[in-house]
Amino acid sequence: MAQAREFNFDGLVGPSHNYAGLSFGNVASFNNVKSASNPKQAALQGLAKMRALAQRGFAQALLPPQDRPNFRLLRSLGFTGSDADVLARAYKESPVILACAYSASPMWTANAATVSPSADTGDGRVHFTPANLNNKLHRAFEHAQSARSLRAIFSDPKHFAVHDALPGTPAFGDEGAANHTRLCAAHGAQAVEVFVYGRVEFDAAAPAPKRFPARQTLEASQAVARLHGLAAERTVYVQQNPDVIDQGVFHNDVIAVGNGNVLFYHEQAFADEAATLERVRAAMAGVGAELQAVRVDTGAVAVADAVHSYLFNSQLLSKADGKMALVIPQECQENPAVARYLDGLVASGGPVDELIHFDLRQSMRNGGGPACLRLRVALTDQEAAAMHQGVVMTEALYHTLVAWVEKHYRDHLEPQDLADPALALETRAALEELTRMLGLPGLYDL
Ligand code: SUG
Repeated sequence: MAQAREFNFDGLVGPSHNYAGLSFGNVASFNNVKSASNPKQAALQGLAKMRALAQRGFAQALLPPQDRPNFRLLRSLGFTGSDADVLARAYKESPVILACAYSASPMWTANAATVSPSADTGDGRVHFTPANLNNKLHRAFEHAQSARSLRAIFSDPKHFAVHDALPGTPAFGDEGAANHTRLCAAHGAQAVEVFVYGRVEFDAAAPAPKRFPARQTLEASQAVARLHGLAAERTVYVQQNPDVIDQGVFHNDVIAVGNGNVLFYHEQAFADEAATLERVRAAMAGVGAELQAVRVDTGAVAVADAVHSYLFNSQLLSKADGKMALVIPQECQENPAVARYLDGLVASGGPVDELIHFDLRQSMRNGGGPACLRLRVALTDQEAAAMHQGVVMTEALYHTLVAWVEKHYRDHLEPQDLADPALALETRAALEELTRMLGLPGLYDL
């Protein structure tokens, strides 16, 4: 078995971070619509998390922000003239479309792609499929830059394959790694890849939520598994419980997280809990791994508390001593039921013996916790050496990026500021400088 380390690629928050209430079914996004944001603080909070985890010895890297606003989108929808004209017309005629073009959402890189490490794939390369995110206009155009960024970082075809996103149609709704996890004995070992879907396009009888949309389809998950060359016996498809989608669990990573052989999940997460565990256990036996299920009962933590605290949107990280740390947002400690549960979890003698908490309030207000902010990529040493090194988090890069944020980012943004042509110019200048700092000159199609 090859040794591998799991890199977490956190999304670097962009200069126009804002709250536009664009995500129907995401409770936080809806509740904070049109409140003022603080892009500078948002970026610094994200960087502080990356730095702290890198300092602890976890492999940490970043994915750059996307260019905003997306003038190509605005022009394709009939807003014409100079850039300033386009912004003014869009703001006047359809501020919501302008907000979509300015969406903050690429920062949640758990939705950037689905990743299968080389141990799992048919051709022994690391495979990436950028998520089409086609359920929401403001996210449906992210995949073009996601593919471009991933191809710039993972450019060596000997080790990496970056596919195009699936067709952008409801049958193939794909939200990436937020609905996917690997369960295995060690990061470098063959794993069982678990895909969680919310609905089935071609089976009208399959259960589906009634209130909020199911963003991921079974058909999309199966297509990603095919593209990555995953073995059928090591791939498990699980239906998410439609009732929890209707309670605000818009991605599976809001109610479950896996790492190594541990699955940390809420009892209501899956449509059929017993069958899910049985299938996962059987598949894991085939790769010589034993499932350790950490189940959270409704009596201990209600679904509403899980959604508000983002208990499950945590990062479960393997430590050198074999134990795991749970990286949580500070909202978990402010929720009495969740805080009580976590005290018990750490004291239980189970796999998790440490809590690491962060203030990620700026991200949380849009429904993005620690796990949303990162894309996991398990890499062998050889693969890690073959990727672009400029995005790996170091003390030096941290300080460079903090100075860059301090120089370019505003600390207050209101919805009407999106119409300000100066914001677009500031963003452009910031991103041009960033490409030089990261050593990725062709990163954007500017
Ligand atoms: O897709 N929020 C994102 C949050 C994504 C969280 N990611 C994971 N769970 N992995 C979403 O709903 C809100 C943008 C706004 O309203 O301005 C937003 O897109």
